[in-house]
Amino acid sequence: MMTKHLTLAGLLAGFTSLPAWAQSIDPQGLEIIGKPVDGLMGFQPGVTELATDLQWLDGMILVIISVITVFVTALILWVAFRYNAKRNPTPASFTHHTPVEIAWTVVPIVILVAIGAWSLPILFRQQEIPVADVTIKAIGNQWYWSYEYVDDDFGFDSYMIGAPALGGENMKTPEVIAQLEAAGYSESEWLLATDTAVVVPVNKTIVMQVTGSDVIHAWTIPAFGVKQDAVPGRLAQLWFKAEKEGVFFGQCSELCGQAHAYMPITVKVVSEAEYAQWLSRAKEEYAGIVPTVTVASAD
Ligand SMILES: [Cu+2]
Repeated sequence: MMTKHLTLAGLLAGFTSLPAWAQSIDPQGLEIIGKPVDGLMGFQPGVTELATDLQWLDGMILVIISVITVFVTALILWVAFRYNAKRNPTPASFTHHTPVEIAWTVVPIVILVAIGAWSLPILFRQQEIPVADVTIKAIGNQWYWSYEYVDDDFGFDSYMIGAPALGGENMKTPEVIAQLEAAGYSESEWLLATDTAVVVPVNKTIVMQVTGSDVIHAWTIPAFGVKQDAVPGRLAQLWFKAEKEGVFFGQCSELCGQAHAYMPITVKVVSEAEYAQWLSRAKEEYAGIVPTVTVASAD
């Protein structure tokens, strides 16, 4: 029932071009921060503690593995040079060397324990879900995302601008470019921008409940340092606290069928005042669209 309503809302949105109100938080006024950039390498700018932590961890481990790789390569080169048959015609015949064996057992243990000591707290910080300021449910569908603002009893669908459900053909046609521009995006946000976006307040703890309605999808925003599989029948959680206002993009990250590449994720992080404004309009616009929440009342 809910899915039907949500899908209908999405289709209606398609027929009536783009829902103008949904773009009331003008992305032109919001900096687009979280997206891939041509020619750049590495992570997108991290705007949550989780993202900066895991990017730091990645850099730290990169240093360790670089040192080990250089050391092992140098060792191999040295042995090949110094102990080849020409330079060392009578090889040593011993087979055991206790101090060396202790060293190559203990040193890797120390390295692994050190890596674990740094990485496990970061992993736990992601997995220990704090008390939410805003709880949102993200549902992966073939091939779009649905969102329910569970504290406020409304929800909506989120389609890629130019997706077939919106009358597009997954092609960057002039019509699609016009739709992108009407929604405040530019041509380069094609494949990333959605008709409706997840809107969240800055510096607040957002808990995202992630699930799937048909097959496994995955919800992610790289700049937040979060990624979670959306498994049908299971409700997983992730959390983030974005420290910067802006527009952030992610994409479904679990191969989920034919149009997997065309179900992006757009999150707008806005000021608390703008969020309150958006929330009251959204409640009005989407009132009654999520019957699952009201069904739960048991008296
Ligand atoms: Cu997918």
